[in-house]
Amino acid sequence: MKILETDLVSRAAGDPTRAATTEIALVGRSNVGKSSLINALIRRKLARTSRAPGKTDRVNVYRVRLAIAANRIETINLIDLPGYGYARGGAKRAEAFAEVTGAYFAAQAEPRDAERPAPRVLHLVDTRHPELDVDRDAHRWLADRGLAVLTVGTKADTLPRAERTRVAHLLEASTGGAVLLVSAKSGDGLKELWRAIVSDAAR
Ligand SMILES: Nc1nc2c(ncn2[C@@H]2O[C@H](COP(=O)(O)OP(=O)(O)O)[C@@H](O)[C@H]2O)c(=O)[nH]1
Ligand SMILES: [Mg+2]
Repeated sequence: MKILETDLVSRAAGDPTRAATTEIALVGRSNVGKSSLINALIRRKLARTSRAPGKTDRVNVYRVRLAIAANRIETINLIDLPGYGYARGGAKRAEAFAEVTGAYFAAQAEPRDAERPAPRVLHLVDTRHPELDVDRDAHRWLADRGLAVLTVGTKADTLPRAERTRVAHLLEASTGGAVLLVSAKSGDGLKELWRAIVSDAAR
């Protein structure tokens, strides 16, 4: 697999785009490492790793053109949704999360056609804090909408090996779903994450 091209576009959260492109929505607490993970995946510094809250009614779309095999080129959209659970500016940011994220998934749930794959979700959870109520709530919110969620434990480089295994099992138990641990810093797990994203695109 080779990344041919990446670019960043902005889209109104509620825009029910008709493109026949696989969308991978990234959801997670503020500071969970979402921007860092996007940059590590696309191997470019396109996502800003700052704490400044973005525009409230739009989502950033990272369009990635991939050569999956010699004769197979695909575009995948990585959707950067607002972070939740920010300590400061609480209520306002919680509202932005619910509004933008709600608008995004509502628009994506519009009448589907065969050309338009259902969005997939990467739910990012900080491996150093795997048992936060806000993350459980977010997982339930996503699961209640029938979305296919892959839980991605971030910053795995901060944990010793044995601890990583323990955290992975913890997350598997609490989500009842698939879990992958990654590090944007060391690159651990990125190949496996790309594999998961691309195999989804192939459905
Ligand atoms: N050790 C470590 N720190 C990370 C990693 N990814 C992000 N961080 C740090 O976590 C903080 C928040 O990262 P950022 O990507 O901006 O998070 P976002 O708010 O979810 O977009 C920054 O200080 C990053 O340097 C990682 O894989 N390992
Ligand atoms: Mg960010």
